[in-house]
Order: sequence, then C-alpha cells, then structure tokens
Amino acid sequence: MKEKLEGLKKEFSQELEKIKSSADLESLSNKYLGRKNGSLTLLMKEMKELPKEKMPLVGKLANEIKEFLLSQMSTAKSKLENKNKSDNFFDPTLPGTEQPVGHLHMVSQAIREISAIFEHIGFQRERYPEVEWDYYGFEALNMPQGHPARDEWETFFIDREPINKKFGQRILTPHTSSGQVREMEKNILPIRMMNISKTYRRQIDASHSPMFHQFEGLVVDQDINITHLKGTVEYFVKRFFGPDREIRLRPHHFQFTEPSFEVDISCGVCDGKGCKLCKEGWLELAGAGMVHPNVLKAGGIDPKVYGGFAFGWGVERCYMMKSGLNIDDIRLLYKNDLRVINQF
Ligand code: FA5
Repeated sequence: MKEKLEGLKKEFSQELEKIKSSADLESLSNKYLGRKNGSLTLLMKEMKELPKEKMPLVGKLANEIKEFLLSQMSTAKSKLENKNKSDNFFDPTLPGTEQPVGHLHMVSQAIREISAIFEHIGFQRERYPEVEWDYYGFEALNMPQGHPARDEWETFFIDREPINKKFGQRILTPHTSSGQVREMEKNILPIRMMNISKTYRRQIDASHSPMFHQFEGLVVDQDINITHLKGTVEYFVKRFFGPDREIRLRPHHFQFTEPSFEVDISCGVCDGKGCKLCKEGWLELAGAGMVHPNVLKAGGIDPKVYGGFAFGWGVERCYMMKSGLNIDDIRLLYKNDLRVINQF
C-alpha cells in the first residue's frame, strides 16, 4: 500500500507538470481525488481492508499525500490565474492606436481664414440664395435684360424664360454681388457685409471652375471714399498673403460700381519682378469699386446721403496664390485626390 501511495504521488507530480489550463487542472483533480473513482479515493477505500496495526501509519501517509495533492493543485491554480492576468495585462501608459482622421478641405480652410480676417474689422457674414433671381444677379446691379455686360458672367439658367414679372428667371448665382441689393433691402444701415459662398459659371480650365467660391465685401455708410476701399483691400492682402505683398487698383469697368477697379497683387512667385505665371509681376484676383448710385437706389438707399464700396474675390484663386503652395490648376482642388488633399 505504501508503494502504491508513493507511486501515485510521483505519477500525480509528473501529470501536474503538463497542466496548461484550469480545465486540465480540474480533470486532474477528478482523476486523483474524485469522490467515486479518484485514484487516491479508491486507495483510501482499499485501506479499510488492511490489518489494524498498519492502519495508523498508512492512514497518516495517505492523508499527507492528500494534503500534498491539494496544496500542489492550489499552487498550480494561482499560477494559472496569474498567467491569465498577465496575458490580458492592460498598460494605460502605452501610446494608443492612431485612428485615421480627416481634415478640412483647403477651400474650407481658406474660407475660415478669410472670415476671421474680415470679422476682425467689423464685417458680418451673411448668406443669400444660391439659386437666385436674375433681378438680384443682374438687373438690380444696373445690368438690365439684354445688356451685353451680362455675357461676362456665363450664367447657368434654371428657367428658360422669365417666370416672374419683376424678378425674371432663376439662375445659379454667378457672383456674390447678387447679395448686395438683398442686403440693402433689409433696411439696416450702415452695412458691413461679408458674403462668402458658392458661385457658378459655364467655364472650365486651369484657372476657371464651373463651381467656385467668391467672397464679397459691401460697405454702405456716409462719407465713404476710395481710400476706405484701398485700405480694406490692403489690410486683407497683408493678412492673408503676408506683409511683403503689394496691391494695385487698376481701372476697370463693372456696371454696378463707379469708378471700378481690378485688384492686382504682386506675384508671390517672382516677388513682382515678372515671371512665366504673372508676366509683369502682378496677378489679378478681384473686382472692386464704389457702389453705383443706381444700385443704392435699387436697394432703397438715397445715393445723395449714402455711399459705399464693394469688392469680390475668388476664394480658390486667392488660396492658390498663397506663397509657397504651388497649385497651378484650380481643378486639383476639386478632384478629391487624397494624395493632393492630404498635403494641405
Ligand atoms: C465679379 O464677379 C464681380 N462681381 C466682382 C465685383 C464685386 C466687382 C464687387 C465690383 C464690386 P469677376 O467676374 O472679375 O468679377 O470675378 C471676380 C473674381 O472671381 C475673379 O477675379 C476670380 O478670382 C474669380 N473667378 C471668376 N470666375 C471664376 C471661375 N470660373 N473659377 C474660379 N474663379 C473665378
């Protein structure tokens, strides 16, 4: 019996070494200590057949072996539990997995920047319809039906014929100037309006997109003169393009401003010396001028008391002209090519 017990202990120890999981441990426990058929349980039952004088010694040994089995299995159980814990160990100090995050499109970035620049000097952002009446896009801006100046705006028409006696047909607004008379009609003076929105024209090439954005400033107040216009435009250029860029107001013609100008900025590529892009050192970016009396009248404002200035710029063109960007085709902004977009 003694040998059997010693043999069982040895066999148990060898099997315990091979244990890999709590399930293994449980079946080992059943195998040796199971109530009905556990090897040690059976041996202990056998012991009852032994002569009385041998009982105390063998019984003691059997109990010691049982204690040994139990303590070995308890140690093995804690080891297994600790191993599981270290397998699932979570270290909160490790850097997290980086999630892919998008960013604002370049045009949205430019719009935010332009907005902030003008907000700083008291301009307020306003919104007007993108599908607009011919009246606000042209007629109220001193360009009656059939006026040749309209051709320059290469407009998308929603209606083939006028559908309203006063307002004419609906168009996709070809310039942000369509907000001018709408703003004046609100009858709140003075005006310091900033309109940044989508505009549409039937044009497409490296510097023209059928959908593009313009930002338009309109100021209407008393005692307004050209120096206010020049100062405002210059302030914008220095803030957006950098302190070294210069502006030039070149006489031009718009039906809705008098006098009218085109705004040129010194070329950022050649520093105004003249290069392939700009030819003579200047780049045209905007139209501007003093609000025409007929436009003020259309907006219900007395031109003898009030005057104003307005300017309209292309957002994409401005963005492309920012120093160091080197974007030479406007269509790149709208191709949704992530290799391009992710660079900005
Ligand atoms: C106008 O649209 C006038 N409404 C500007 C204005 C406002 C004049 C207020 C006076 C007073 P023009 O057609 O030149 O003007 O357009 C202004 C700017 O919009 C251009 O200088 C250019 O930067 C941008 N632009 C015009 N057409 C496109 C186009 N198809 N794609 C991208 N940008 C364009």
